[in-house]
Amino acid sequence: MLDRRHMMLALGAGLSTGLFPSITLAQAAGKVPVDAKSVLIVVDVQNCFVPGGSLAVKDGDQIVPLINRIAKTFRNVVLTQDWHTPDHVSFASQHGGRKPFEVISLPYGEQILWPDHCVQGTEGAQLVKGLDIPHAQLIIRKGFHKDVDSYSAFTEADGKTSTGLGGYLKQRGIQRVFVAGLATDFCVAWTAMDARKQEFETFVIEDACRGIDTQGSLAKSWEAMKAAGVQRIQSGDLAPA
Ligand code: VGL
Ligand code: ZN
Repeated sequence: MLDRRHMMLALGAGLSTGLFPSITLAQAAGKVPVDAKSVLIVVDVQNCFVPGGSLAVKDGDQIVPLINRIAKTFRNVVLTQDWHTPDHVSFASQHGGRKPFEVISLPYGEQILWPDHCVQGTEGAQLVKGLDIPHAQLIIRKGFHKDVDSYSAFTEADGKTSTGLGGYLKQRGIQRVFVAGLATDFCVAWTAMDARKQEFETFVIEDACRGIDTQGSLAKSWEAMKAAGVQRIQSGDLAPA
């Protein structure tokens, strides 16, 4: 929707002739406006997911300076932390004879088994040191129920247990969700798709994410995100309002 401020900008730029009655200046330039109703969700930028960590995502550390820069243009930022019990059901170590990246069937569906990672209170679960977003307003922890995984920051893998994030964002008047972080094909993708389910306008900032890519998961996740109406953008597409 065209708000008053954008209307004035558009008028000022001479876009008011009726040719472009309903686009903002940023959109006219192919940009995505970041406004007061936008939130940046920075997913799982934790020691376990960067090189040297137990579930390291290739080049996962390289997105940190970019995320720091992008975050400065958002007045609303939420961080997430994967936060598992030591005996979490998603750990291969809990299933005798199983190896990481094998798939098993659990009551809530298929579960990829992972190396032990992001155990509550450990160094590996800490946010990466270089992450510098002092104005972040909320850190949401997920995956803390021993028997249920949670890639999504909104809803656990049982498809029904809420983390509360959707209600929090709605009560704060947020309408647009931008997602960055680790990993593109798991926690970023599931968070973005759940944001769509809750009717947020949703963007994944591709160059501010890195993927795990096991068994074709990266390509599959982009397909699923597209089908869900998630918009795939680059950091250069963002325009602070
Ligand atoms: C993640 C696998 C297991 C993620 C978390 O942050 O994408 N992936 N736990
Ligand atoms: Zn996890």
